[in-house]
Amino acid sequence: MSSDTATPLEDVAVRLRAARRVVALTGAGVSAESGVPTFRGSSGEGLWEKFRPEDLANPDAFARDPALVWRWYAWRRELVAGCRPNPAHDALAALERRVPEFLLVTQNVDGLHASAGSQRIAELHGSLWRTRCLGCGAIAEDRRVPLPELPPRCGCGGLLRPDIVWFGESLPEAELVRGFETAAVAEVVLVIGTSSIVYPAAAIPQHAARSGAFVVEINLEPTPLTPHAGAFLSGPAAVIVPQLVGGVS
Ligand code: BJW
Ligand code: ZN
Repeated sequence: MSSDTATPLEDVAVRLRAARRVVALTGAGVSAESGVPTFRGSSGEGLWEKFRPEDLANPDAFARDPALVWRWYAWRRELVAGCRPNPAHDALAALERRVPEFLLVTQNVDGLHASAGSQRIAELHGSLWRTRCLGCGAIAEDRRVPLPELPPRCGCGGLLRPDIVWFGESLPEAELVRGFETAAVAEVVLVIGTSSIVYPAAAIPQHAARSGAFVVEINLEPTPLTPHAGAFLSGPAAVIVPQLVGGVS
């Protein structure tokens, strides 16, 4: 399959064209070129005011100061509402249409994969566009930007929280199991724009590699996954993913 002159990208494109079972695991880097800030990075791009995501994305922070945590989410909702899918999102939606068994597993809460037309999506960390009531438990889609009050309240009077998985909280069981099981039987697993440090999502490609999947990492820089990956493609997702999916002749 490989030749001495083929680039790693061409090799991977050939494998991808032949594959019938493909999983893509995405992280914040896939949305970076849409203008959505990533969480971690050397130049402080994950910071909002003086807070790190870890300071705000946990149940204790919300219990202490729900209005502060909601101000962060209100800022992000406003920002993401102005963002559009980029060529990486589009290429993954096109890949889904072509591959018989495809699953997009995402850690992103921005909803841009669905906006690009992806349908088979497992959202591991929830959605910016859903709320959950701490009073009656109702989960509802909520796309209001701006929100009328911070913190927002449910019709029952209860406090609403973002329907997002914070540190120390469990991921949705069905989505997580689907992610692990589908990746383990995939021929190719694409891991795009994630720092691969947040668990249990980071364990999905490691488990898949041990089960025989060919793991392809696409990132601007190496991560803890890189030594376990079959190929590492360095560069922006919005450039590399369309090249890969379009195939390289
Ligand atoms: C580009 C690019 C371009 C940029 N093109 N690439 C096992 C071991 C160790 C710890 C744990 C463990 N199990 C559980 C834990 C604890 C914890 C954890 O993992 N901590 C680690 C940080 C150490 N995990 C949890 O608490 C999880 N819950 C859980 O496991 O429950 C059971 C349990 C509880 C307690 C103890 C044990 C078990 C829940 C995790 C929830 C994560 N939630 C967040 C925040 C949501 C808030 C919100 O969005 O509002 O989800 S954290 C944040 O990180 C967000 C992301 O989805 C997630 C992953 O980040 P991602 O997507 O990788 O982004 P970045 O910014 O980190 O990286 C971007 C990458 O893109 C970089 O590599 C760039 O180079 C690259 N890039 N531009 C290509 N253009
Ligand atoms: Zn309620």
